[in-house]
Amino acid sequence: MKITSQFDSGNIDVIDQSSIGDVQLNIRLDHQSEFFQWFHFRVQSEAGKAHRFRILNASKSAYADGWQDYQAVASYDRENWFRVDTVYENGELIISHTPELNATYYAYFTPYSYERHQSLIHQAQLSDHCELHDLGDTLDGRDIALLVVGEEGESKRKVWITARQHPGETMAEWFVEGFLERLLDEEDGVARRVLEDTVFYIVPNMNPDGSVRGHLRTNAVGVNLNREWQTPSLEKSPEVYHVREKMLETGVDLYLDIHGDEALPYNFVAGCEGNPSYDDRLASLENAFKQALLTITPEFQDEYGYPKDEPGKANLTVASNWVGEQFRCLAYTIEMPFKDNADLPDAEYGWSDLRSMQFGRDVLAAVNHVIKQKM
Ligand code: GEM
Ligand code: ZN
Repeated sequence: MKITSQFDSGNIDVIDQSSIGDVQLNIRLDHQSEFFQWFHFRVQSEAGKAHRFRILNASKSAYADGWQDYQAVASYDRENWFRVDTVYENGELIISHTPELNATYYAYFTPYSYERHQSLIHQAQLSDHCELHDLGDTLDGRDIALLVVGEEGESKRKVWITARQHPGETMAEWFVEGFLERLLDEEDGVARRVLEDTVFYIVPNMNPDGSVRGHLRTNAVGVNLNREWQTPSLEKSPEVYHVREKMLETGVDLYLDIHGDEALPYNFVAGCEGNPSYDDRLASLENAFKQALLTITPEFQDEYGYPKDEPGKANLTVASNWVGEQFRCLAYTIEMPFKDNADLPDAEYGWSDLRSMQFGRDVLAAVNHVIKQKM
């Protein structure tokens, strides 16, 4: 048996692979960080034999309570990813699988490769409605890609979307793929209507370095980008620095920051109720967005989510809080589950790349609904 992870977003350390019934592994920490939880590795072995993989350091991961009821994903063809038997016991995450073929990939969630990211942005620019821009360099020397969709203009509403500040939350870029696919679909009435008076600024991957490195939560120097929005720097957080500068240039009327959550088996939003400038206008815009999304899809709910911030107590280093405060605009963090949507469970796939894409399409319809309101 051979276990490898030397590939795009690969992450595993082999401790002992002498027995296929008791393979001992550890997840590697994000570089220069204490965070870890994302894993992605390849097993070349014998089909038809029962394998048992024990991730020994699972209890020390960033969100260990997220392992409860979690099922790992696996794939033979790197396209179709399905859930495999997984239990969290005695502090270890144990994956039990009898592969049908000799070579299998296992991961925390369906990976979104840097190659797919490059194809996403380059195919998008083929559209007459889309321009591909480069905002600057990451610390490993990758581009910070921005897609501008729609004709820019002073009177236009400006909608900003960022995704994957936390690179292991790959559902965020699957969401953007679905959002963008609909937005560029010239047969889609919602897309055609919203583009009449709105321009979209979309960053499909805020953290390409962390993505390729197989990180859960940080960039190349171990920085959590979603705590950098008040005082970003070129030395520590150029990804945030460059995107924030562009936002200050364009202005923002609506902002969505797309994430994944390790523990809560739901899709939900986190708003700006703790911001100093939060008022009835913003509360009413938040409600209009949520009501629209509740009507559009049963995949969204507003009962379960993060505890609300106390008035004036928001952490303004967090993207959606800083943007909401800076531009006095509707600004949401959108969270999808690593596990499943408990309201609409799917035993074979759980929450998935395809459901993330569909949720992105549905959120575009909610944006169209609320962007017309007095922002
Ligand atoms: C969160 S997202 C920020 C939470 N925002 C509010 N308003 N509570 C984080 O960055 O810790 C979770 C995530 O990473 O997805
Ligand atoms: Zn996140």
